[in-house]
Amino acid sequence: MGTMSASAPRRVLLAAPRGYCAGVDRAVIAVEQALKQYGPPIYVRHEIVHNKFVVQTLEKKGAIFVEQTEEVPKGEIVIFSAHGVAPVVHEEAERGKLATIDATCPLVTKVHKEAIRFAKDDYDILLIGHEGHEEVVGTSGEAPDHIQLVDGPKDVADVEVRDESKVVWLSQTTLSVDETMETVDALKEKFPQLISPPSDDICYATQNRQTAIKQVAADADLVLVVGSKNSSNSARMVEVAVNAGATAGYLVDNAGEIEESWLEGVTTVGLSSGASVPDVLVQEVLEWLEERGFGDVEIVQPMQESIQFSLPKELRRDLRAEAADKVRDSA
Ligand code: 0JX
Ligand code: SF4
Repeated sequence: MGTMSASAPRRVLLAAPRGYCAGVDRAVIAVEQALKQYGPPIYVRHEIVHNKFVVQTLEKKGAIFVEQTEEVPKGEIVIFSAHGVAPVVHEEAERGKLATIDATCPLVTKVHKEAIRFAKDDYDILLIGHEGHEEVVGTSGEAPDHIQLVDGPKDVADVEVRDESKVVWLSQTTLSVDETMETVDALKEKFPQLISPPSDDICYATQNRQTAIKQVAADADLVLVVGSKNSSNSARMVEVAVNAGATAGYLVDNAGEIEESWLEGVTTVGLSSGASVPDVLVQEVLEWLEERGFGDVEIVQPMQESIQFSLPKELRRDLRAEAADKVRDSA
């Protein structure tokens, strides 16, 4: 046995697609572009994306991250994060005479629009998502009187609606596809007339990253997903991997967080990263693994991705002048 395990081939199955999605790429470039066009400071409401490294890198370039709109000084520029904001946040920015750049992912905006439309038709909207997550706070804020949150199958028993013939479910964009289907099945059992969103709310990037890591996980003893702890889509990838047969799975911000003991008895490591993660962090994990005998890297790529979004429209305007005008008008 000793000689066998010593000579057992060690390999890495590297999942693709992984890392940056189109919405993250757009949001991060928006902050960089604003810093270049207007100069620091540029305020960002909430982490632009849920990744420590991205936030720290932008801070060094002059971005200032705040949680409340009121923390931004009058007349300054504020960027809204990829996760989206409730309409009240736009009102807060207006009151504070701020110039805004909205980096909400277009696929999150799509869900906001669905919520507005169904609320207008007086539906009860069951929003599947994680309590307190920035995105569901934003989406719920579009129609607080019509939306109730369903945080997984465990919540279904308590759901009550006004009219069972007018109920629709919507969801956060970054959930586990499988768990969401469980929740939907349970909701349908309770409300047979429940209707589904006009198109998938769980976005293409979330779905593709889960499909790829599932394929990897089936053959992996250990799955590592690079991502920050507060990143919903990254955390779901670990869950999906473990459910798909990986013996163990961990979410790490970077190579420094990997523990040597996780490699004991492991011959195949599966590796991927969340939608908010720069690939340099994955490359560092690959180097860390190579130093420990895992230099053989095989790419597992069930599909290609090519989607791209254009930058927020506000970046094509003169925001400093606009903000100055607002402050002057209010004086
Ligand atoms: O926590 P999330 O997965 O929603 O956000 P993160 O990690 O910033 O991912 C990119 C932004 C996703 C918005 O849908
Ligand atoms: Fe947009 Fe999906 Fe990326 Fe979120 S994970 S920013 S919804 S593409």
